[in-house]
Amino acid sequence: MSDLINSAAWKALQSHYKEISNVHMRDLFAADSERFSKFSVNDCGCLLDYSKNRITEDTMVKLFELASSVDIAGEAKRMFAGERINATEDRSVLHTALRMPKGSTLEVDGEDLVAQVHEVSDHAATFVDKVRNKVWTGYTGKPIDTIVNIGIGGSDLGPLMVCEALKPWQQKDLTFHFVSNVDGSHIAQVIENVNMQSTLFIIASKTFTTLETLANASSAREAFLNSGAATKDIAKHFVAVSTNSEAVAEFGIDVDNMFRFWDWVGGRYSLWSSIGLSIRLSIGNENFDALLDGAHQMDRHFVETEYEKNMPVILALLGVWYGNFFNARSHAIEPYDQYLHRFPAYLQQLDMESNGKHVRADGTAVDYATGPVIWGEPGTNGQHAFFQLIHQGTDLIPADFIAPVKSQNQIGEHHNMLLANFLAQTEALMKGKTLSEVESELRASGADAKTIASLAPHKVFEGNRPTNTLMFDELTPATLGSLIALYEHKVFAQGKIWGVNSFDQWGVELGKQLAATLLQELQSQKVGEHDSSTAGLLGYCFTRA
Ligand code: G6Q
Repeated sequence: MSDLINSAAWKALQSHYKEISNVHMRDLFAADSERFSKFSVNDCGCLLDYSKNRITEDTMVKLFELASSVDIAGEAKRMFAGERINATEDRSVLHTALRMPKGSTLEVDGEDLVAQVHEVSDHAATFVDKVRNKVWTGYTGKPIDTIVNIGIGGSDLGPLMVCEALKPWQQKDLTFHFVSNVDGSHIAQVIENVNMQSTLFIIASKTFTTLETLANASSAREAFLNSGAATKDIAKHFVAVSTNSEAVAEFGIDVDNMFRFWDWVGGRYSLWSSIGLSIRLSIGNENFDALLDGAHQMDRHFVETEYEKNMPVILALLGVWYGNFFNARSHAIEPYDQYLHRFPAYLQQLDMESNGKHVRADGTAVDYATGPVIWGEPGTNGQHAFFQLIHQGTDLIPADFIAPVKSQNQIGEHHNMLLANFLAQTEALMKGKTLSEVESELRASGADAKTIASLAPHKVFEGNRPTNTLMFDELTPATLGSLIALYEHKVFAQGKIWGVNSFDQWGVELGKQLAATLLQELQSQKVGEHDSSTAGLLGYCFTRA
């Protein structure tokens, strides 16, 4: 049995779970009018209300003991100081250094990383100003009006999500496209619709070896040259964001037009680095700095605040409470803000790639559940689709509800309607509706006894379904920065509780290896050594091609 399962803190939670598993939140609220003030935190421009959870003060004490027992605070300090906590890749994990203000210092192995960060971000900022101010022009002298970011995974999801979230801040005369999928249809749709003379391609790849990105970049370069441009014109239309200058040069991009970063920035934690070049181009340098500052405020909150008021730690502990004690296997993310429509997809990678692990950092197998399935869609759309299952399905699905108090688009009563739904959902999930409430409602509507008996069971809501509510005044660059960093640190804290390395991703390698062999077989039309399913499917491709 693992140390975690054997720990006093874990055992205390196990026995506490038995006491609380049948307690209804409706009763907890009825018994304590101070629940909201007891179980909410307000910092970094965000309000976290976690009172609609299946917890008492005693539960939280026990959860905070768990946090202390695995020393989340100490582990966070080690990460922030640049210790090589990503042991399987022998790397530090320092996305937090990317948000440290100019003038501060962080010395790691004798080098001041903050100075390096700001040197690179000044390089990016100068380039961004030139493009946005129409000083940087294409090879025929036309200003750039279209930006195409080519990248995948961490080099796509973060920049795309942030550009979408901050659309109101986007420079109006620039159009943005994000190409990630190796499916040729993705790049084809973009190539068809852009004017090459005024398009800038950003090839975003930390390693500059990623199959999908290199294939899309090559096709973009080919289309550019086929449009009448010469090889020397590539320098005005292709820039790279990478740690691999040799591969960038080999691809044909001038290394003066390469924005570098470092191996201590993990892919899914890289939007704050040069990988965020498309974000800078969209919202401008000042707003990008505000995004960084929002994240930095959350970094400080995470390392400086006691567990009892620490938002990432609280979210992490509640996730463990449901995942490991209530056996909840998924966690929904419900942003009630259309601009955050890619936020659940972004968090899927952040959380599932970080904590979807079956061994601990020391290589031993876990004997408890680790990261849950993360999913979600913006409200209110989700209400008309899958919320049925969250309200009345057989699984317990904890959910985070996220909304701004003010909309970026005050049109009529839209935002009040949005907020009314937002608030109604968490209230309904918490309270539910009892059989007797349903029966009296039906009676009041004039239903007869037979109808009441047959309909009532379908209309009962158990309730007692947990939610966290996150609110902020407005979705601004700063609040978005804080929100993203909040989830980054939540994922870190959970990883520490489970003892996994949240910063590697070996689980994506096997498929890549097999794909390399299968690509050769598809090209040569020869079936190699495979199971009968894979061989049969290859054969099907050959006969239908
Ligand atoms: C993220 C992963 C992964 C990575 C992509 C793209 O943490 O490492 O999603 O970002 O595979 O990698 P490149 O940026 O090297 O092309």
